[in-house]
Amino acid sequence: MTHHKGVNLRDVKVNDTQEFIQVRPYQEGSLEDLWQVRSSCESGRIVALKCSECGLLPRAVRVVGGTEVSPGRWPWQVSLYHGSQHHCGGSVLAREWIVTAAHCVHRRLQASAWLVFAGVTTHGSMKQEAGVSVKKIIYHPLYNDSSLDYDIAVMKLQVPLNFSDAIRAVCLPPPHQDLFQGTQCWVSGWGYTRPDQGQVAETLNEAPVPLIGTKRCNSSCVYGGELTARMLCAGYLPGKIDACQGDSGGPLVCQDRFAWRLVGIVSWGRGCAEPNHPGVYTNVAQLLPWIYRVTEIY
Ligand code: 4AZ
Repeated sequence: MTHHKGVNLRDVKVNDTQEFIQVRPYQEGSLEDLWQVRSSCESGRIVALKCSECGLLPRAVRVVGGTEVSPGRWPWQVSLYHGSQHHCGGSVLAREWIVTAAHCVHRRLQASAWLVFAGVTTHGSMKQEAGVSVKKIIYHPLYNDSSLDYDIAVMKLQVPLNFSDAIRAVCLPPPHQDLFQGTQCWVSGWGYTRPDQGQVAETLNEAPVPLIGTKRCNSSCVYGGELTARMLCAGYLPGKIDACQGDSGGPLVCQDRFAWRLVGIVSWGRGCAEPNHPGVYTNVAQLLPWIYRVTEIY
């Protein structure tokens, strides 16, 4: 993934012997013919490039109605412990940033009460690890605790995660992407695997869930206008496969030509896996300006 922007020469540190490459725009021919070494930069404008890696699966390898998975399958999935218990899911955005749902952290803003477990899929293995401490928690200022509008929060970690085959960042979606209903996406989490189970799953589960158009999901026989522009639906109108309690805050990811992207965050639903009540997710693409502003990633 590359990001580029224009920078003024006077805003960057350069030494006296610095040379520049000038790239001529709008010309036919190979890249070799387009650039020239220069001893000075007349325009005073420089292109800054940054590469970042996200949304890539390793080369190898309560969700109701899902399947158990092993480490590395969803390397951005984390378990957020509040006290000694799994409370919510989350996703790795960068080495020091986790994104989750605001309703997971609302009224639980004391950072020291939380631990983040990354790169592991069973609670048995988490209990043998120290976990990563949280430095600060920020939730969206427009979060509404009754409608669950703007259900998004980020956690900054005390120490950056070491990326590996089992721990990686997920990509964010592009700002203006048309998501088509029926697009196959995936939800993962340690939530209830039966709606009445009463305890979270020992092992991470995954399930495929297609996106459902908002018009349909907001129709009178489904959510009857309860969805805002910051929400999207995924799952099945006949029920049977869905996110559930304990999955909240975790990822809904969809794959495009380049990478896996965090399209949604598990937020709410009427019950779990019930007919006409699919899972409702925070619409991440609608909240990108806030994410970029608070995390300063990219
Ligand atoms: C919950 O209580 C919850 N079926 C999460 C997801 C869904 C319902 C409830 C979606 O955390």
